[in-house]
Formats: sequence, structure tokens, C-alpha cells
Amino acid sequence: MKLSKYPWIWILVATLFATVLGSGNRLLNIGGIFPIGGSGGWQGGQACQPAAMLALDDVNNRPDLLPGYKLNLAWNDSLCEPGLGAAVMYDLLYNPPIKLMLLGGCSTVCTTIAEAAKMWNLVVLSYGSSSPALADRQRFPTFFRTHPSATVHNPTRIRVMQKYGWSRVAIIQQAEEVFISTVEDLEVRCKKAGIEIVTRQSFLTDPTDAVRNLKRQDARIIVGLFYVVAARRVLCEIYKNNLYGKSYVWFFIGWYEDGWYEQHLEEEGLNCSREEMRLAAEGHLTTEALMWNKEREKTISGMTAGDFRLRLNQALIERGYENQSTPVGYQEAPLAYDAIWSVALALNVTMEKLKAKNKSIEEFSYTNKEIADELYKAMNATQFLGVSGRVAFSTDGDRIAWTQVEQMSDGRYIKLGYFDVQTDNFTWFNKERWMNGKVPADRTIVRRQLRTVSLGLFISMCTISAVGSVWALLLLIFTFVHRHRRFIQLSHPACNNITLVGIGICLSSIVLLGLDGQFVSEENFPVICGLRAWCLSLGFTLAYGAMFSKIWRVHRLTTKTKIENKARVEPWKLYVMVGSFVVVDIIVLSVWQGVDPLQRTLEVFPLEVPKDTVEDIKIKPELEHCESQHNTIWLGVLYGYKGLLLIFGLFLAYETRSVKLKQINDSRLVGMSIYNVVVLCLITAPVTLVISAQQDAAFAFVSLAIIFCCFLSMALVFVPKIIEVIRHPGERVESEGNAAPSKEEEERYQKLLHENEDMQRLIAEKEEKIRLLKLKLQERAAIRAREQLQASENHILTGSEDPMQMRLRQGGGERCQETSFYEERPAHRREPSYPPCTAVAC
Ligand code: ABU
Repeated sequence: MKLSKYPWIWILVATLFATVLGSGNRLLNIGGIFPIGGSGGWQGGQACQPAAMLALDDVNNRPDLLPGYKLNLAWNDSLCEPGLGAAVMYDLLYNPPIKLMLLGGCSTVCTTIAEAAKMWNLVVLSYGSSSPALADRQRFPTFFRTHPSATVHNPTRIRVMQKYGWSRVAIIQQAEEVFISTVEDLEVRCKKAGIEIVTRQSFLTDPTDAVRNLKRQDARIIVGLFYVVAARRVLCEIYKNNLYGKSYVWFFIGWYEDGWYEQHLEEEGLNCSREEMRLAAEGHLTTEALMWNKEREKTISGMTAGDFRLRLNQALIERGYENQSTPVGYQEAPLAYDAIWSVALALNVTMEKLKAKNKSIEEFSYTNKEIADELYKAMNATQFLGVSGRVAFSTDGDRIAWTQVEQMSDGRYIKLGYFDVQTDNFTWFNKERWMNGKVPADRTIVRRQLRTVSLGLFISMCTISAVGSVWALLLLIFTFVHRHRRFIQLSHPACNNITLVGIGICLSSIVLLGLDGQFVSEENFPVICGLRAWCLSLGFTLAYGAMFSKIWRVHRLTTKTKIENKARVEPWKLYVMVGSFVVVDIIVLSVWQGVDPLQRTLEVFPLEVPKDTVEDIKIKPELEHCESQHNTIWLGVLYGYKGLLLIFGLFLAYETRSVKLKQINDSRLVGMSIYNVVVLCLITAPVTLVISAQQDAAFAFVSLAIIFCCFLSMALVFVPKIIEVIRHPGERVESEGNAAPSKEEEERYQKLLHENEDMQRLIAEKEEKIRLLKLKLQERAAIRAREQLQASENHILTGSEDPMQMRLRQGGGERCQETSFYEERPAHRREPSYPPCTAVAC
């Protein structure tokens, strides 16, 4: 945009010249660049330009200021675009009259013009630039601003975070220098304050991915830095990603106009409704430098901030803003007003200084370094009470200001407090409102939850295990009471007793398996781990080892040759066998315990959302396990050795499946019990490893397997003995000792068994033969009866009888009948009855 295209500006300037010259005052010219139009950045010129014009009037009406001169402002619109801003600046500088200073707004434009202005020895004063980058004196040596730097928000943000104990925050920013430099400052301050920045997301125009990343990082306290157009886009994404509500706190910049989140939605192509935007914006915090003087005292212009507001409102109405919400830059308008006063005061001071040197401000040119330095010094020293508060500039040219914190509550901004970073004065009104009435946490609150065996299951299994143990004890008593009975003696009661002891220990281990974190402390848990291993291992070895030894004995007795049989399998050998198994167990378990003891380890599961609470928490389920460092090796040794025992036992049970020994009368039942144990163990061990993460299922599975094995073994081995005692309560009791039959007796017993089997086979064959003979006789008799019937029918039809037939009829008078098997047949199957046969006829 060229000024030559807008002749009305020059007409205005010329009119002013004529008016001022006509009134005897000369003009002191300054240039102004205002961001008014455009669609990006900050269009604060809309309210700031009218405010500047008000100030110009007020300054020019003051006789004590710039005596003999009138201040004149030539200005144009930059649209908050740096390129256009530079063009406007060149137009101002290359067209007369000479400008003594430049006035600028919007950080992006001021960054461009303030960097260039030093080449023309021009002081640049900004009423609307917040970029911390502008505080760089090397790059912007002649820059001042009445607008505080955006870094003034950072100490306030940190103060608020500390107030609520938030130590984990995230940042999302528009990729503009103003925000990048603000975030850099914020990062340094956060680090100093011990606040972790969990993520820093940046975007150029589309914040979709940046907002999604915030969600992924579980950000809860989020500082957002962007111009208002981008802020609306971010808010819409916040709504879409559900990043609002009771669990989130957003820090936005406070200089957006009221109602910013529900304006221009259609124009900017946002697919969020007003209601959705309102919902997403509810509860957010803003920080902003105080731009309106809070006090009611009169300022340099003789007005209070309130008076200024009235005048500004009037000026805006005159410019046609009455029908819409406050124009952009309304908040910064006092800064623009005070900027003109700053210029006037600085020029005033410079004029006096130059006067003392017999020089005039009119001598200023873009190459006049001396007057430029005087202007710089005067501006640097400017101090006054303006409508924006006390105006003063730091060595970096920054405005020193208070900041205020506000919160959006029911669509309105509520002031929460003020912070003066210079005096560390933090004023808080306790008016904040949080959804659910609780301050949101800065992270997901994770509650550890130990997964334990459910009480009902534990009690049920313990009860069954107790019943089993009592049953085992009763069976021990039963065996002891009936120890003199022959069938008890022949079942090798010592082995049975060892089995019962093993079963009792195995059943007790169920209680140990269910003892977890709900009953046992962390320190005592390793003891339970050790006890579990010892009980299960020894219990199994005793119970299974005793049965194994019995079946081993049966196998030996049935497979030895006669000569070998001379050397009997002594009963003590069985005890030695069980004893050796126990010794192996003790060695393995002791070495395991000593070298690499079982410890409590925790398996951690993915976070879960609790169902029964509205609290913003997540559950971290944990499960206790007993593990050694080299768990696999130890389990491999133990399972390997016991697995071999199981498989060998299975083989022996199969081999001796049809053997009946008088010496061990329950060998078949023991064999069945071994099958059962082997099958269950071979299933349970691998399945338990797979389902070990499900405490209830694993506990139930192992417990039921133990219970099933134990109960079935007891039932198979002992129930027949109990039945025998019930059936034959008065059976002769054998004398104690020498209970086991001799080898010869055993052989005789075996021989008799075989003879018995042969005889039974012979009887069966004879019976079959008799049955076949009977069948044959029946058939023959039936045929004969049919033939006789046929013959008599023929006789009736022909009326002639041969002499033989006559004789038969006369001589007998009775019917011919065989006295055979017919009589024994049922009535309905009988043939018609005939007189008994004579010897001849039959
Ligand atoms: N308060 C408006 C700041 C605008 C800017 O720094 O560009």
C-alpha cells in the first residue's frame, strides 16, 4: 500500500500544516503505523489509532508542552504484516516532512521497523508490541514501548502454578518470534522454579497435530501463546480433543477482546459452534499486563482512566464501532494514548536541552546523531502517570507493569488477582472456581492397586483344603485302627500313610498360595514364597513318591525271573526310595534358597480408568510374584526332575495295569491315582505359567488341581478299604508282624488265579455247546410237528384212512407228544399239544 494511493492523507497533512502555520505554531512531525485491517496477527490499531488521536489533541491543547509547536501524526495501516509495515515506514520517511520519531504496533511489524529505524537515527516507540525479542538492545538500539513485554506474564504464570502446586506443564505456541521468545523466557523461569515442561508444541497455522500431541503427553496444565485468530483454532481443537473441563487448566493471553472465542467463527471456517467454543473456553485463566490505571487519581492529562474510557468510547462511536463489540486494541488503547504523551514529553525535554545548546529540534535530520541521541536520552528518562498506569522504561526500553490474572467463569472474565514482579507483591482474591470444586491436578493421579486373590475364593479353597486335610488325618487314624486287618496289611499301609502326609502338606500349601499382599507385608512376603516352594515340593514328593514306590515294587515283582525272585524286593527299599526323593528335594530347595532365594517381584499392568469414582485418577494394577533372579533355571531343574518322575510313574502304572498282586492288593488303584496325578500335573504346570497374570484364575486353577489330585487319590486308595471294613466288620484280625506273604505263597496265589481263570474259560465253552444243542433239538421237534399236522389235514380232506393210521387212532385214543423241552417253553410259544407218542409212533 503506497501513501501516494491515498491522497486524502496528504490533504489532511496539508490542512494541518495550514491550520498550524496559520495559528503561528510550527509542526513537529512523527510517523505512525497502525495495524487495523488484515486477518492475521493483532489488529489493535482499530482502537489504538483513535486513542492516539485523542492524545494528540490533548497534547496540542497543553500550552506548557512543546511551546510554539504542534505535534503532528502522519500514519498508515500495516495490517500487522511486516512487509507492508516496512513499506509504510519507507513512505513515511521518504516523504516530507521529516519525522522525529516513529510510533508502531504489533510485534511482527515493530521487529522489522525497529531494526531498520536505527539507520535513520529514529527512535521507535511501540504501543502494541509484546515480543520479548524487542528487548534486545543490540538489535533494536532505539526501541521503546509503552506495551509491556510478554515476559511480564511469565513470573505471574509461575506464581499461579506454584500457588496450586502444579509442577508439570505443557506449552503450545504459534510459530511467531513474539511467542517463541516468550516461551524461551518461560522455560528458563520454569526450570528455576522446578517446574517440568512436559512438552512444547508449535504450529504455524493449523494447530490440529499440536493439540493432539498435548493429549498424547497427558498434559493437564497448558500455557497457550498465539494471536487471537490462532487462539480460536486452538480452542476448537481443544473442544474436539476433549482437552477441557475439570481435568485441564489453560493459560491464555489476556489481551484478546471479550467474547473473542465466539466471534468470526464462520469467516474463519471453524467447524465448532459458539456453544462448543464457550464450553471449551470455560474455566481458562488469562494473564495480562495491567493496561488501564487502577487508581482513580488524575493522570498527566488531567483525566482519570475512567474519564479516558468515556472519551475513547465516544471516539469509537464516532468511528462507527457502536454496533459491534469492542474493537481490537481496546485494551491497549491507554498504551497508545500514553505513547503520544511519552513522545510529547521526550520532545519537550529534548527541545529544552537543545535550547540550552542554542540548537533547535527543527534541525533534526535522519543523519543528525546528536539530536537523535538527545531524543533517545529524553525518552529513556521519561516518567509520568498515564491512563495506563505509571509509565517508565527499563534499560531495555521495556515498560514496567503489574499483571493481572483472570478466569473465565460462566462466559465472563473474573479478576483473580494481581502480581507486581518488581516488589513480588501477589494479591489474590480467592474467586477462582473449579469444576467439581477441586483444583485440577497437573498430571494423571495414578493409584497403585495390588491385585489380590478375592476373599471369597480364598476362603472357599481354604475350607476345601481344610476338609481334605481333616479327611487325610481321619484316614491315617483309620489305617492305624485297622492296621491288623489282612487287606490293610497287604496294601502296604506305611506307604499309604506317607501318601496321606504328603496330601496333607499339599493341601496346606493352598493356604500359602492364597496368602498375598492383603494378608502379608512386603517384608514377610519372601518367607511365604519360600514356604510355598518347600510345601508344594515336599508334599508332592511324599504323596507321589510313596505311590511311585508302590507301583515300582509291583513292577519289580512281576518282571523278575524266578532266579532273580529269590532276592526279594524288601519293603525298606521303598522307604529308601521315598527318602531319596525327599533328599533330592531338600538339596535342590536348599541350594535355591541359599544361592538365589525367592523374592517378591511386582508385575505392573497398563493403567486403568476406575469405574466407581468420579475422581480424575487412574489405577495402576500390580501383582505380586515370587521369583528368583534365575527363576527359569530353578524351575527348570525342579520341573525337569519331577516331570521325569511323573512320566516314569505313568509308564510303570501302564505296564502293571492288569497285574493283581496278593502282596500289594491296591496296586491297580494306586496306578489309577498315578494316572490322575500325572495328567493333572502335566496340564496344571504349563497352564499356570500362562495365566499367572490373573491372580484369581491362577490361584483357583492350581488349588483345584491340588484338591482334585488329593481327593481322588484318597478316594481311590482308601474308599475300597473303608467299604471292606463296613462289609466285613468282624473279619479275623491277623497277628502282628509277618503280615506280608512269602514268595512261595505269592507264587501259589498266582497259580491258583491262573487255574481259576482256565476253569472259568472251560465252563463257559461247555455252556455254549449245551446252548447250541438245545437249539438244534427245538428246531427238529418243530419240523416234526408240522409234518404230522399236514398229514392229518390231508386225511380229513380225502376221507380215506390207511390201515396204519386207523390203528393209530383206535389204539391210542390219546395224542402223541414228546416229553421233551416243549413243556418248559412258555405257553404262547408252544406248538399244539398232541397225545403222547407210543414207542412205535415216536
Ligand atoms: N497486546 C497486543 C500485542 C500484540 C503483539 O505483540 O503483536
